[in-house]
Amino acid sequence: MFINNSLINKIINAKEIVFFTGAGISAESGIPTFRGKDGIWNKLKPEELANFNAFLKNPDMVWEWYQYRRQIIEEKQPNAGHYAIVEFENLFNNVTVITQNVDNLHNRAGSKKVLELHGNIEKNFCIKCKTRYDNLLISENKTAPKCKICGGLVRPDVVWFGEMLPQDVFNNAEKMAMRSDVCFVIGTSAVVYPAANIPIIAKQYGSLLIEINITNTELSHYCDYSLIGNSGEILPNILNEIKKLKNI
Ligand code: BV8
Ligand code: ZN
Repeated sequence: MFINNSLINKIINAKEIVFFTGAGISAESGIPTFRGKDGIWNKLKPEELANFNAFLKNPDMVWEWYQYRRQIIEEKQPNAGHYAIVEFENLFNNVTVITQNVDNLHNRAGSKKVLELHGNIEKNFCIKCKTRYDNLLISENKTAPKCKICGGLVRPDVVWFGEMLPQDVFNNAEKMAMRSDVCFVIGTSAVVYPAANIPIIAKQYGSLLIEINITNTELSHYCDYSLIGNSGEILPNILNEIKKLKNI
């Protein structure tokens, strides 16, 4: 895909860059998205799985679903899109990744400043005494584990529907969005709130909104640029154009 020089120059002149990402950035790693044609919500209902009442009603079923997703993620690797963002972090001083993803791939790729709005599937805690059980061995528990301290149920440390996002993380994300000069919106259908407010806030505070997606979304009309294609191709492409213009 051809990226015009005026866009590249705008990115080069940015002082603060935000990468707002969704499940689409991990699609090329082989991790299914939620609402795409092969999305996991097509087969399962989020209400039945990604919410606290479902967990209380049937902790083993919900736990097993997360173990299944952890299994998939464990076998996958970050892709060229994740690594391009890490290279941006080396080229620019202030880069923040604000992700809706719980798959930990930005951290595994080496990104240094990742704000996880919806938590992290590799982390867990006891719903009663809040003891943490991060990185439980996948094979260790087929059924929802019980807390060793108080016997309470251990749950994945992800934000379920109807639950508040971690306040400090979300406030920080809002702050970085407001301060950004360029905000990439990558691989998200932009339908889940309040996370989907982040690019809107960025735009309202004067940021240049650059969407990268394989299709148009509800946000496309609001973006300054809407680049259609795989993020694992477009991001390295943009990076190469920047390096050319900066003679790196
Ligand atoms: C809250 C974590 C209130 C767990 C997730 C009605 C009833 C109940 C609630 C609501 C309602 N209406 C609105 C709400 C609020 C609700 C919401 O927004 N629902 C939506 C669906 C209508 N939000 C909430 O419930 C939030 N909490 O509101 O609390 C509150 C307030 C005060 C006090 C108490 C409570 C919590 C939302 C978080 C839910 N957790 N997941 C888990 O993962 O198991 S949601 C889930 O959606 C994921 O986190 C995901 O990150 C998120 C967003 O999805 P996307 O990342 O955008 O993925 P999607 O598949 O949709 O799109 C992928 C995109 O990639 C596509 O556009 C595709 O074209 C593109 N793509 C594909 N391949 C590529 C690509 N792009 C580039 N390259 C490629 N190769
Ligand atoms: Zn406990």
